[in-house]
Amino acid sequence: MNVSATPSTASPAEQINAHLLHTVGVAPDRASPSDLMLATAQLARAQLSKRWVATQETERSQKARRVVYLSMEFLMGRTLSNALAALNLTEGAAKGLAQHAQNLEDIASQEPDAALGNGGLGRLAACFLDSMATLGLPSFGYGIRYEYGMFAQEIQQGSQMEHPDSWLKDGTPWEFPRADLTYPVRFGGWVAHVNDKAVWKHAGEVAAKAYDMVVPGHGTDKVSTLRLWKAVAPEHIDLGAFNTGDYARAACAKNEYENISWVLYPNDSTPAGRELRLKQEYFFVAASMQDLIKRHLDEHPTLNNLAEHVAIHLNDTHPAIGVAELMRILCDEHAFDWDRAWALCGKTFSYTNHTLMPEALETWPVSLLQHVLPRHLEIIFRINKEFLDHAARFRPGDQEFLKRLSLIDEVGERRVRMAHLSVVGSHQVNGVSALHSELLVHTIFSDFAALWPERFTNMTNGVTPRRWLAQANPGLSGLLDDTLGKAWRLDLTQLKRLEDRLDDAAFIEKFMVIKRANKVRLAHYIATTTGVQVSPDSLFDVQVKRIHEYKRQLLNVLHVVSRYQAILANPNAPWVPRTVIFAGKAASSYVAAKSIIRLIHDIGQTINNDPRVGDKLKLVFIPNYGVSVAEIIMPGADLSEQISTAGTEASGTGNMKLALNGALTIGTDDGANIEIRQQVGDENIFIFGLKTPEVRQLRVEGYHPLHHYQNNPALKAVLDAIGEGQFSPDEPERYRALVNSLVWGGDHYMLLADYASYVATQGQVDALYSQPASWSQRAIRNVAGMGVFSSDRTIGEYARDIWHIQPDNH
Ligand code: 26Q
Repeated sequence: MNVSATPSTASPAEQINAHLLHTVGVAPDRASPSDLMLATAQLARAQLSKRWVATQETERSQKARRVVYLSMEFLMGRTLSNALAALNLTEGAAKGLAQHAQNLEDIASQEPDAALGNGGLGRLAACFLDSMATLGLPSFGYGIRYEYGMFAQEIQQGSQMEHPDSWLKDGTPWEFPRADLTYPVRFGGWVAHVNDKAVWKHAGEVAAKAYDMVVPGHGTDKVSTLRLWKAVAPEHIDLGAFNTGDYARAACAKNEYENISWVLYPNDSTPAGRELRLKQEYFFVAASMQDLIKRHLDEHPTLNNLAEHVAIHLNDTHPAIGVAELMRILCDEHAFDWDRAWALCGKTFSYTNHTLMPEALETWPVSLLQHVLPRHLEIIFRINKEFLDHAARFRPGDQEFLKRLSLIDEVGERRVRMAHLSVVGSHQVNGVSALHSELLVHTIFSDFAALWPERFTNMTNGVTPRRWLAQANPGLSGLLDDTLGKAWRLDLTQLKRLEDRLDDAAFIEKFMVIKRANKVRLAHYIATTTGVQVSPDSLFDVQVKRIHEYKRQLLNVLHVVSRYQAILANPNAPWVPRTVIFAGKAASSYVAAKSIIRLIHDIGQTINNDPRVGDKLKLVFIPNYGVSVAEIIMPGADLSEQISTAGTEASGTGNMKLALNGALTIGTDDGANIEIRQQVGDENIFIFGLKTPEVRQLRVEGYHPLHHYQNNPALKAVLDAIGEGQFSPDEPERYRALVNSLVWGGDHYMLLADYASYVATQGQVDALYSQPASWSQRAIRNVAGMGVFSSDRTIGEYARDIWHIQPDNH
């Protein structure tokens, strides 16, 4: 038995000093901020691993039914503050750090973000892990230990530049390498069929090595696991075994294998159909399946009862190859007959869809699958055959129906539709907001819904109140604690009780003071990162999310330019001062999105330096948006921009984080905005623009953006100014293509159709903001209505209705 170097009776301050000495290897009085971060992390790590071991022991001994959450992305952000809060060590650690003349916030900011995701889908997975641990659900997240996560964004002369994110360069205190947990993952080759048995003669093999990250629950001793896989060359590529002549070639071969887990694909909603991406998907799925099967067989004699003990969830189609992999394992390795294996599969898998946009639906060429995963392709063909036989009995003779349902798209290069594989292989399929789930069964999955109406369901997204309120907004959290007690952290519906305070002038005043302090902090951050001074007394108008045409950052820009022109035309009108804040990354190959970033900078340059404007209007772009930057922005926002074309944003989760921190939403009737409106009431949200059926109808009837351009002089003036180069005088044609794509190019996302309604609604925003107490009362009404958007509620629903797993302590 090891004797701990830091007995748990020692105070956090003593433990930090002990870790500085024993683990970090520095004299406590010479410790740098990053040494202190590491030592504080070690303090938390030591206590978490105790809880972790205990959690695993309980789950093993109870042979608990588990959920396995498969996701290509986990956008975790930083761990230290969250871990300390879960352990009730925040105060102790802060005191310990004070002895080194440091505060916890500065020390915590030394930790790099774990940015193993692109955006909404990856952050949702991180919020879900937090809720699963907090609800005490036996749960395991599986993903990839990317060496490089989401790229770091730098702005040079107004343009986005991407830098590799080497978050592991100094190591991370939060991972536990599991040297003993390594599985082979095979690729390529061909399939032999001997006596009715398939044997996959693979061509290559890579090892998947497990690295565990702790996921602490709050208000419980439960700790869950996020297990990430790293690709390692198999033993036979042993560099030492090569003589000098072959060494370089051997090193190259090693890279061939290890590149699988090197880098996150930095695409959001626009899949890149590359072989490496397919290998990544199969790599982590194959390793995770072997691991969960091994754990099952450690506890049970056979796989017959697998479905009773594991629920496997597919976070979008990225891990969908898992359906074929489980079939392969059962049939080829465990001698199941097809029907029995298929029945088991169907009871085990469930799938969440995160997008409706046809271009974002993942498909893989049959030829590529043949090359990389030949046995899986055979299995997919067999699944398809059996499925289409079944469907044909449902609508005899309807060949078109079968073509639409097929797992194979036969038009052009034959491709496997991963969403179809996911639907066919799962017992439940859900969308991520009420509208999105409704659209799923009426659009992309309507034929499946005709076959299996009971398979489709909704699970509206949520966010963890621990990170997005307790940690990000200590000011507001303190006020909530004083007003409601502390229970809201674990039961966010407590916020409803704020409605009793809507007419309490003293409470409103406190709320306003906190918002102002958060804005001062954000203004400092803006000054440091962009050099622009903004006034905390102006309305902070915030749009933060990936840059994408459907999210319509450009519509926001059109409003900014309209306002600028109106201010110049009428400088003495009683303008409500506004600071428009953008942040977000563009996929590196997405030309239009990058052009929007540059346009924001060009316009910002002009407006921010125009002495006629002053504080009436400022436009800033905060670089390198990510989880930690969001934690600074959310609490300081007054207005939340959620302005996607109706029917395009599956849910949104930033909309929830902003409202939870007391921002009012200006948004379209889209995604979860609709449910936010239901919770806060029509008077407390600004909804504008075409609704989903109107968008659809307009597309059918024929949409003519030119008509709006010609008939709305303000809109014409804005588009002309941008298109003629008023904001890019050194290169007047810079934005011609962008503007033409709206006026002449069809304006696919209907910005021009929604412009007038948007600008008018921004006028209502001004009017309300000029009555600060009224504004704040409505902001409080928003906070009060956010209870249902806790990811605890969402996970509770998944557990009850999809996974059939009991949370233990709720
Ligand atoms: C696929 C293949 C190859 C490369 C990249 C991809 C890929 C990667 C990420 C495709 C899509 C994504 C991400 C999608 C996403 O984040 N969707 C968002 O999910 C949120 C959580 O449900 C919703 O709130 C958002 O509305 C939705 O846009």
